[in-house]
Amino acid sequence: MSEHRILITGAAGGMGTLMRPRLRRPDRILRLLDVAELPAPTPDERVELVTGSITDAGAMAAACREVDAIIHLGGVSREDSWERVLAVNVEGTHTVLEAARAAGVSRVVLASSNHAVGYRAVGEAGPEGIAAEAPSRPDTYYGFSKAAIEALGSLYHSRFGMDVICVRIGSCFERPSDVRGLSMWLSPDDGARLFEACLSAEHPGFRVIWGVSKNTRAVVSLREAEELGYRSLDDAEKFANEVPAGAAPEFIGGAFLDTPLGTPN
Ligand code: 15L
Repeated sequence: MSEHRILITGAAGGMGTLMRPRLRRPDRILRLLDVAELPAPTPDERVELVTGSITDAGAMAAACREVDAIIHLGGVSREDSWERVLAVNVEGTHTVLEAARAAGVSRVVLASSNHAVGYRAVGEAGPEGIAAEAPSRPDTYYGFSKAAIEALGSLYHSRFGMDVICVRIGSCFERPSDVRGLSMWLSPDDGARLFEACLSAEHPGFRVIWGVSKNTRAVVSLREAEELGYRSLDDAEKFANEVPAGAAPEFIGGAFLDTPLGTPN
């Protein structure tokens, strides 16, 4: 059985924490990187814990050694100052891609976000939903940074032949918390299924895909993710009676559109 090492950046964050137990495999070592402290390994886990920042080129070079693929989740995960969004998300992703290239890591999965297209109207969705490669329409500096890293991933694919898959993640939490979540939810189990598809697809090249579950109220297309091998088994609709009543938002980005630009929230 050949062994693979996957580097996960931002492993102590919300999504990283949800993915850690779900991406466990007997033939896999998870190298978990974060600036924040990571929970100690359980006896049955094959993990390597690395304290380091995605903005530190030396730390990233070391973290990429003997790695087969990277799932890059690190960065600020909501609106923040222009300087911080640029430094952590844009420059940090550049540092990750550059370290991956230098170390010969041929596949990088980038956590993009629905906020890269947050100003797209829900109503513009055709029968298939809003396409995964719909041009960016960011709703915040944060959303801009996600659109920027998609473009950076495209550049690294074109220049260096790396496989780069950008996942426009909807809302990945244990359960949806509001009406918007009924359409944008990515169940944690589906999140793991999606990353597995990203890791195992043969020669994906550069792709942008949506990261949501097969929700009854979906407004985005799953076709591109399914072409990569993703099969969702979850639907937020089972929580429909548990979320507070309310109107579905007019735009993909929901409340992010009301966030003052550059204000940490
Ligand atoms: C995101 O991009 C954020 O990282 C996450 O915290 C949620 O706010 C999510 O989008 C969402 O839109 O629900």
